Amino acid sequence: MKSVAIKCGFVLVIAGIFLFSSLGNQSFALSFNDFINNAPGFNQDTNYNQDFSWTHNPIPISIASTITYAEVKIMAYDVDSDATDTDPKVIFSGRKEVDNIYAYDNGLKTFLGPLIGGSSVWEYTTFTLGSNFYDDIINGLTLYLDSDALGNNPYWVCQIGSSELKGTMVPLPGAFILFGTGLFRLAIYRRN
Ligand SMILES: [Ca+2]
Ligand SMILES: [Ca+2]
Ligand SMILES: [Ca+2]
Ligand SMILES: [Ca+2]
Repeated sequence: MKSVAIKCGFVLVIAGIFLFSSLGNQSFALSFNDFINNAPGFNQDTNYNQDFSWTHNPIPISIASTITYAEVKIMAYDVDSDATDTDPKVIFSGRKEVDNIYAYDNGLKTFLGPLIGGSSVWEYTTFTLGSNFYDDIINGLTLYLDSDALGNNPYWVCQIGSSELKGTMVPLPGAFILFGTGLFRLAIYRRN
């Protein structure tokens, strides 16, 4: 029994060392992706007073993994951030349209930045998400559109077409847990 237990400890140590030694490269990196294109509010003109939020599916992360990078790529229509329109309805108060995106960090609505795009076209804006959002991503990240953030132009509208949450994860904590467990068992059984 004792020798079997020691062998189990050795196997765990070896497995831990194997994972530990693999941390220097990205060979264990896994990608995740959650694509939404039909949330309530999507694909319809959104005026300044029609701000709305949408929530991504929780990203299933095993105990042996941690997120190392995340971004959200939003496709939006008629953002007018360049305000090249000559329509007097569009050139309003001498300013450009501003449509801001937020993400919720443990319930706190946090500014990510403005959408970028021209008039009457679909364009993508990508926001890199800080590590403060990784726990929210695991539980289901909620995003928020403040359409026409300056809020005084009845003609400024935009549409959200899709929201793609993606990134990478590696088995960092799992390697340490496995490694530590193996050493702990070895120490116990050698004492006995
Ligand atoms: Ca608004
Ligand atoms: Ca617009
Ligand atoms: Ca957070
Ligand atoms: Ca426009």
